[in-house]
Amino acid sequence: MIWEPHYECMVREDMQAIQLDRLQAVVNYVYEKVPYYRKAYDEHGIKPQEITRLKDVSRLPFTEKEALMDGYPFGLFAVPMKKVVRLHASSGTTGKQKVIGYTKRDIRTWSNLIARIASMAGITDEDIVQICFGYGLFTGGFGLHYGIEKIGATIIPASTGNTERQIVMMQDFGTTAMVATPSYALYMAEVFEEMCIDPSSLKLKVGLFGGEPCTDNMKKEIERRWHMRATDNYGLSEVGGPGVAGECECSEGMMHINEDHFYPEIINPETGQLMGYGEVGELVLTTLTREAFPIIRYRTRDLTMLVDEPCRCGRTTLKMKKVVQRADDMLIIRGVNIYPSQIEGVIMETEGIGPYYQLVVTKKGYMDDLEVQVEISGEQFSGKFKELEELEKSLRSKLQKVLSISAGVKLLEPKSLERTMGKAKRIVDLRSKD
Ligand code: DLL
Repeated sequence: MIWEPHYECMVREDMQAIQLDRLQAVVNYVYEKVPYYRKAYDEHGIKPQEITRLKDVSRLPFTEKEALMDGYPFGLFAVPMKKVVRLHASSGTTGKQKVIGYTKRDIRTWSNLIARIASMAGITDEDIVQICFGYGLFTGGFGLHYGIEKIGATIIPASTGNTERQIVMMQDFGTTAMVATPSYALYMAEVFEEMCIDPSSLKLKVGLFGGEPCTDNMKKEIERRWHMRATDNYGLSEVGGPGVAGECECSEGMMHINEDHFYPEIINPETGQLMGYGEVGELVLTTLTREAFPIIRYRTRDLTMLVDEPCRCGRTTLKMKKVVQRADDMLIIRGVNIYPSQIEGVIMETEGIGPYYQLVVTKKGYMDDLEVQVEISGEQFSGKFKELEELEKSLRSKLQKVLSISAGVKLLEPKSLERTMGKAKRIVDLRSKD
């Protein structure tokens, strides 16, 4: 079902007219209400009334995450606190939290956007949906909750934790859809295998996964273990949380962007130059309708590309390719750029290991050293010393081919890496500490 066909199936010219209208309004709004933007635009010598075409957006300066941290906690809010009915926050890896506010209208808009993406994934009022995202400052739990409730599905607000009980609830309550990070879904699969539960005895038909990258191989692994369809959805706290884009039933690895609420651009992450459709670069988002916390040209650091092609589902909105890399996840090892997703690709294609791994980077003298630590999968491996040795050797040579540098390999016993109920932490960079 298409939740808001009027917007989701609009002809391009009409969509662009709405976007321009909203863009002009929001630029005026931030200039008037948020001193940070007034100062930035004055310094750049640009006035809101000079935005007369959509492409003029590129004349505005970018907003970086530092602006949110410098303004901590409420410096970038555009309304007085009396109008703010909810706060969420994202901790990130360094520094202060990024705090986001919502007015009553923002909460209503957000629920609608989630209703759109959940409908895209196939959720209806017949479903029983178990939400296994953390409920709290993280936008995932409450975000998905109110949107799915709007559809009229039955929600089980399970949150994270107590994994065995999660599985019992799935059995007893007849859960038909689950919402989680891909890492937690994999961990849960491991637990129900330990509990000797046959996944096909559950009523699950679809999973809505988001909050972290889910590569094609990981998606296949989830689908294989759970016997259900896995869909992706994308968002980030700074623009309000989940609800930016979601995968429909026919858009394999692509997600429809809610373009009437978020204006997307792709830039070269190094030069900041605009890039075209079909080119991979950094996603930059402008919120077109947020009231409490509008944000203009926010550099997400997520790498993706925009695709403008008709979709069999009937939606006409632009699509973005699934995000598997962040610009700031790139490791530079002995001068070579390496993305964790390249390594994950090799691991997932090698039989007998994964999906759990960790990348440990150290400095030996002046040399960077990368060690790929990966679990042997309990299911398939006999654990004979000779076989392990061969596996290690073949993995090292595959990594050398893909990365063009040599990386160490350490095979770990099954279940030795820490499991997560939220987002997985794959990189341990110890270089500054050496
Ligand atoms: O993770 C919002 C969210 C919650 C989206 C639940 C979808 C579902 P943050 O905690 O601020 O917000 O983290 C945002 O997570 O910049 C991406 O790097 C990553 N991310 C989020 N969704 C995806 C996805 C939420 N589907 C950061 N694929 C973003 C890949 C994702 N990465």
